[in-house]
Amino acid sequence: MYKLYCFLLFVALSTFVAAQTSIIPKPKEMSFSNPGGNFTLNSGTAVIIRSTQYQSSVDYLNNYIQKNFGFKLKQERQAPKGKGVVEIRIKNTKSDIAGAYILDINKNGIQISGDSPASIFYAVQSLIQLFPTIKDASIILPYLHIADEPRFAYRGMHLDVSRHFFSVAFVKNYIDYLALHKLNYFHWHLTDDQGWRIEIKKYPKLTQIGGFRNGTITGHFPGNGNDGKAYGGFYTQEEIRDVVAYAAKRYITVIPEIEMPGHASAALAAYPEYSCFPDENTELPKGTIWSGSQTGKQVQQTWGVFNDVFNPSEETFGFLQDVIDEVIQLFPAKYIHIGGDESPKDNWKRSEFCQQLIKEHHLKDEHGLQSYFVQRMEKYINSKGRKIIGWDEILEGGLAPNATVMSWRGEQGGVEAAKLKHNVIMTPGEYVYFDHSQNKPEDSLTIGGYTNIQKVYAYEPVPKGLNVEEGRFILGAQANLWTEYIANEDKVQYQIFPRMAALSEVLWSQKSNRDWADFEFRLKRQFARYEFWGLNYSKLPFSVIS
Ligand code: TNX
Repeated sequence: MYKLYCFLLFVALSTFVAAQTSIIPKPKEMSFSNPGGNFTLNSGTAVIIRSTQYQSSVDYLNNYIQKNFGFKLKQERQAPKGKGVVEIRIKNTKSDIAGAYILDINKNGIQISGDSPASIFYAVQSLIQLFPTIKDASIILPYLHIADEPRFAYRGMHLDVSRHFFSVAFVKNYIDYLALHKLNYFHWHLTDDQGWRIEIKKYPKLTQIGGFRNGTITGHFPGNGNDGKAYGGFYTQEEIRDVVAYAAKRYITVIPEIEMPGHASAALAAYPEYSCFPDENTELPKGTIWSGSQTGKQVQQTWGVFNDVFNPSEETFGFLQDVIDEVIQLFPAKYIHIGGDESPKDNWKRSEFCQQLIKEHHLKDEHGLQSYFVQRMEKYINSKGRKIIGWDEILEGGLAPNATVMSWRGEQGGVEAAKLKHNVIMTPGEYVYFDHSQNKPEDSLTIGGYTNIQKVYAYEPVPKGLNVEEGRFILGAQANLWTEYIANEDKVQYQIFPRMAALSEVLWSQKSNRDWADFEFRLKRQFARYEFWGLNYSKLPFSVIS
């Protein structure tokens, strides 16, 4: 009887500990040398740091504890005698990719060490996943040892704020979601046909005119802005600086995207002189009509790909370089994303000037002209000490010498670029487009197809067609959130959770640690966290499986 009791207690305890230690993304190694032993974190616990470098991680931890459990750790420089402490220090570890950390919980308290301040932040993220998901509950932590490190250097999420606009407060929340999943790049899609969202002081009309769409067309999708009311918004430079600083405290780099030469309708509505045909009205998608009389160029109100793109003139390059100058001042990232996707060549074909340019520069065709366009911008951006990223269309007509390619139309673009010894960020639509539906039947209007969480989880960023050396050019991957059909914050959360949990494991965890059944078990705990954090998420995966 006693044996049975002990056995049941052991099973109950291990299940409890297994659930409590269900960390996502899964750490490289985790062990329990003293099962049953635990350490209680409370207001008497001091946190010891010997460098201000980790202050933002300590602040993050303290804010989390304060918000959810109502107390704060006292910060000290020396360990007080006889009491458990949280001790944080930098230790050299041998990992190729920055972010490795060690987290120990034992009778002395919690010891965190890592190879960089970012490592400490990741250790804090793992630690808070061990906390209860009940407000004001005691924080009782099992003794354990975690040795962890990321698999990929680039772990990204993208957000399109052009098709629908999201407030600074929400963008910060979004950055927090990345932080909770140990992601480290936020790709901010700031310009597109339906709205220019970044203040550029030299060209105020970009946001005054390009930042808003007016509701005057009928007969198409019910996107915001075609209900007769203006729709839009933009971020001031001050707000952008604030967001970038907020992200930096979470070890997240913000990469801005300024679209060119296509997806430029909003910019051209503000400054038609940079179009090949400044006097032509904005073209409307098939099946739409203006309810009033159309004059000039308009910010697009519906979704799609439009022919009115930037004219590759000296004036346009001057304008875009001015824009880039201001962008560089706001974003310290080494990368500036210059788009390059879905730029129809129709207007360049019709334009005498473009045809002349093709001859003058001995270009093969309009694709050659796009390559010329991108290479000129790259040269300029490189001269400022930054690098460009472009969507995989920048491969067409010849890749710019130092460009990093984002492979979105499948993996082929990435494979091709890696073989050419260019860095690659994988973002293939069929695996990591979170604007796709994750349920069948779809629970709301989505675009692009069906990409459930199992598919995301099964994604392998290094394609089979590459050898080891070529594989090193794959910096990592990113999920994209295009917002044509995502008009509010609730739906953003719904579309990204829990697929973001699967993405984090694809990008952070060791390949040998990837196991769907194990992930599914841990995901239940992640759902409890999502509930605790007040996030909207799709609950379907379990019903899909069972
Ligand atoms: C293609 S992905 C686009 C976006 C759309 C998206 C919809 C890419 C580089 N371009 O402009 O929003 O499809 O899924």
